This record gives sequence, C-alpha cells and structure tokens, in this order.
Amino acid sequence: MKGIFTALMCAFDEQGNIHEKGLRQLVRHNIDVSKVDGLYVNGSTGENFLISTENKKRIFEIVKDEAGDQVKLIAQVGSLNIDEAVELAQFATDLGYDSLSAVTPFYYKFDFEEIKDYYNTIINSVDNTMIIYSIPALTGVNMSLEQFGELFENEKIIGVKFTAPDFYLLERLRHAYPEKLIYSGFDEMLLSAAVLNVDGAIGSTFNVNGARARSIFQLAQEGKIEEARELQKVTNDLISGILANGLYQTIKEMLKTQGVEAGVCRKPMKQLSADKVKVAQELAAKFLS
Ligand code: HMN
Repeated sequence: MKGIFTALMCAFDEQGNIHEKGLRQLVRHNIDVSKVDGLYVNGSTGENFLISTENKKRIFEIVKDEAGDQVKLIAQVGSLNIDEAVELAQFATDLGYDSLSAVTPFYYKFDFEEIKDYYNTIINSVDNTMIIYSIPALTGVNMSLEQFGELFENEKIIGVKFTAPDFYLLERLRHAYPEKLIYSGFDEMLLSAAVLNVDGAIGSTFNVNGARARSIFQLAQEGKIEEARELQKVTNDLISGILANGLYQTIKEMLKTQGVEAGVCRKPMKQLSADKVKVAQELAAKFLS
C-alpha cells in the first residue's frame, strides 16, 4: 500500500453522466503510462461530492473492472450521510478494494467524539481497513496529534491521507505512529513530505504528472535531494500553471492531448473558456513530452 497513488479523475459527458470509455482510458493511462502504484477512487478529484450514490458505485465497479489487481485501489466512501458511507464501504469491499478512505465529516461543526464515532461506525461495519482523509482547508476539521492517536487505536484504521501544509504535525505523526501509513496530499509539497519519511502520496496532478511524482518520491528515499528538488521545481511550475487556470478542468484538457477522453467537469464546476483550453494545451506541450 506504499507509493504514488493517483487521485483518479472521472470523465463525465456534457449531461453530467459517467463517460465510461473515458474513465477506462483514465485508469489505463495511470497504470500503463504513468505507472503509478495505486488509484484513489471517488475522492475530491473524482468530483465525488457532486454525484449520486448510484454513480459512485458504478465508478467503483468500472475502475475495479479495468484495473483488476494490477495496482492497489483505495475507495473513498466518506459522506455526511453515514448510511451512504456504510453502504459504499460494503460495496467497495465486496468488489475487492484494498482499503477504504473517508473524508472527515464536514459542514456541521462535529466534535471529536462524533468524528471518532463516524470512523468507527464505517469501518467496523466491514471487513476492510480505513485511511483517514484529512483536508482541513476544505473541511474546516483540524485534528491534533492526540486525536489522530485516538482514531488509530482502532487497528482497522491503518493510516491518514494528510492534505495540509503543517509539517510540524506531519513530523510528529510520523514519529509517534511509525507503523501507520501516512500519505502526503499536496502534490506541490511532495518532496518536503517525502523527506519526513511518509509512506506515499495521493494526488490529483498525478493524473498527468505521475511519472515525475514517482521519481521525486524515489529520489528522496535514496537521499538524492538535489535531483529531487530539480524535479519538484519543474512539477511546481506545472502545478502553478494548472492552479491558475482551473485545477480539474485543466488536468482534463491536458489528458485529452494524450489521447484520453477525459470529458468535462460536472456542474456547478464550469467549463474552461477557449483561451483557457489553449493554456491547458500549452501546459501539456511544455510539461508532458
Ligand atoms: C482527492 O481526494 O481527490 C485528492 O486526494 C485530493 C488531493 O489531495 C488534491 N487536493 C485537492 O484537489 C483539494 C491535491 O492533489 C491537489 O489537487 C494538488 O496538490 C494541487 O493543489
């Protein structure tokens, strides 16, 4: 379960339906071209919070069918509707997903007892493992070292996807829980996290930049920091361009230049203007050769 995991995009058509051929191509591109170690399915990048339960299940099915056992698969099942989260956890487990993940419950200001109950309820309902998805900038949920420790007391909770720029907390977590899996969640900070000895990374930009991310991670593990820094610099030039132009839309346009029918993003995400499509194509020409 270690290494570089792409937070998989999902291809949607203009009506917002799953574009199955495009989704299969996305899976193949990540496995065959970028050669990543695994896929993180139905995360933020998969536009999970914009789609129906039925579509979430269909995406889990298509991805497992296409990927088989070629790479590790993590199913993000987190939902404010805990019944949906449990239903998805059971569904993905039955399909053979290697682990589950769930975003911390957001919007309402849940206290820690409620958050702990949410994770234990989901994971104790299935024969699988859980990776906490912590992304305070989007959820408003900040957990302390001690609170992570309390969640980790459940042996089925095997790790955390740490999407925060708090390297002090990251170092403390690494030190306190050497046996748990820690994944870096911000692609632009991959090297800094790798130096702190995380077990892997999960990211959206790996859909187009997976090979470089693998190299950064490997170089850091070998202690070749200068070379890794060079690659992180190129990576961050690319990420800056993507973020300035529209994150998920730009990645989809870049993928189209690689022959992947990545479709469009679902509303309320807007489509790129013609000018921005051109910027995405220029980024692809510059960074994906
Ligand atoms: C997911 O749930 O899809 C990803 O794991 C999220 C991942 O951490 C990404 N975060 C968001 O998109 C909010 C990052 O890869 C991020 O897109 C990237 O570092 C650019 O900022």
